[in-house]
Amino acid sequence: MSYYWNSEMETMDRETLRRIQGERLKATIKRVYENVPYYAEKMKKAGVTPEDINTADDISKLPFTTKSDLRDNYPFGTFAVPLKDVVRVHASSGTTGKQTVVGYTQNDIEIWAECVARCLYCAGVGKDDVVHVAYGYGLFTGGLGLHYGAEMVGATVIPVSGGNTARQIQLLKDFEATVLCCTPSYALYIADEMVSAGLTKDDLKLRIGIFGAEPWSEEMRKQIEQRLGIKAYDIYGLSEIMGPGVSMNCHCQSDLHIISDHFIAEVIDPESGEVLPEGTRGELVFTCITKEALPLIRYRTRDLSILTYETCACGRTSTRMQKVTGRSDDMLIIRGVNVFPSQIESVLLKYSEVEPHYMIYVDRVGHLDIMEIHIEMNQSIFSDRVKVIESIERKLRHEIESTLGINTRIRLVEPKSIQRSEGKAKRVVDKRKIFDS
Ligand code: DLL
Repeated sequence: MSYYWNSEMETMDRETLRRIQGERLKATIKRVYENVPYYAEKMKKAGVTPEDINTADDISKLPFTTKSDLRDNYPFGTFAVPLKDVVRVHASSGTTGKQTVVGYTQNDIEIWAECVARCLYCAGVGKDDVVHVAYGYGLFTGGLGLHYGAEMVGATVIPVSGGNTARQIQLLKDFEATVLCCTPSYALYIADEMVSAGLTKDDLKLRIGIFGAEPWSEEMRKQIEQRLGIKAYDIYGLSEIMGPGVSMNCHCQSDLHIISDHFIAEVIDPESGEVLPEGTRGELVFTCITKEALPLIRYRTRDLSILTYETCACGRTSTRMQKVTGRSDDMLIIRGVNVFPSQIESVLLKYSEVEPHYMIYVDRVGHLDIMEIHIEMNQSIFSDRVKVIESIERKLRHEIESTLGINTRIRLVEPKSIQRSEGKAKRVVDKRKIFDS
């Protein structure tokens, strides 16, 4: 098996890569300027025209795009092609009730599959592998993203999707899966459940794990590797840019290789927006330079990382990013699902029985994330019977769960019992402590 999926692009000298990035950026900017009124307006306001963009370095002249820009143009207002040319739509959490919608042309889908194929190859997954995909299938990009990449490398794909862990373990064993794709916390949960089912790692044929969609530490990597008897690799991505496959660990298992002929990466100071030099920690910003349906320009991910440019020991010349260790906003990732406190707030505002004062407690119990939300009730129901309060809790739980897409515990608490803050409200107590710092 050859070591690179696309050796020309993966090992190209940086000067040529930078030139290709510049050419692709120039073409993309011309296209979005002509086809997306939102971008044309934004560029005019910033005083930039497509003629100003000739090389990759010119990227710094362009304005940033944020999640709220996508929300303001919901659902399809930032698409650069007519809907008839869009062959698939995915979505991820928005900051309020509305989802962030992303679209792909047929060509985008093929490039996405190639990016994931490159990532899988990078970790040593090939034609002889049986790939068990336990990321969710549906609007989430994890399941279908890994699926098509694994098919492209010629592996046998088992599209299990999430949930029903007992069945997952049974299928891992019976179908003799060699590669497991899921969130790292779910991999540890599978290891726990295997113990309960009386199975050991020797009962499975697993050899590789492709884990992402949430932050995880080196400590977790060691635990997963030891408990499942595999090599665990980090895969990163976000729906807005494509989905999984924006970057990936190689066998060196240190930094992640960004697919740099499709995405230009920058790191900025999250406060000032100033571009930071190589080796400095800041917020990742990505520009899509080959996407047709949704080529986001300088998209602020809110993920914190560090970029470096030296060639890796594996021979790849692409830009490298360190493992993502945090966010510059208040987004939480709970069992792989992105949750914004503002989504909860938007539900509370609809209910006269409660106040928009709440606290979110997150913990990891037995490798499963648990979220409990304490919400202040209004004086008007405080003295009501327990049954009335319980029924409001149920109504709220139902609506919050359907907004967030995950299970929660809801507790109504006494009026004025949640501490008010003088500055920025503290809404989240996250006890998971994924990273030591
Ligand atoms: O989580 C895409 C994905 C699926 C990546 C499967 C990897 C595997 P979204 O739902 O849009 O897309 O969430 C994107 O998840 O901005 C990060 O905050 C976080 N994230 C994704 N991968 C990693 C990772 C998918 N490897 C958001 N490490 C991103 C840390 C990650 N955080």
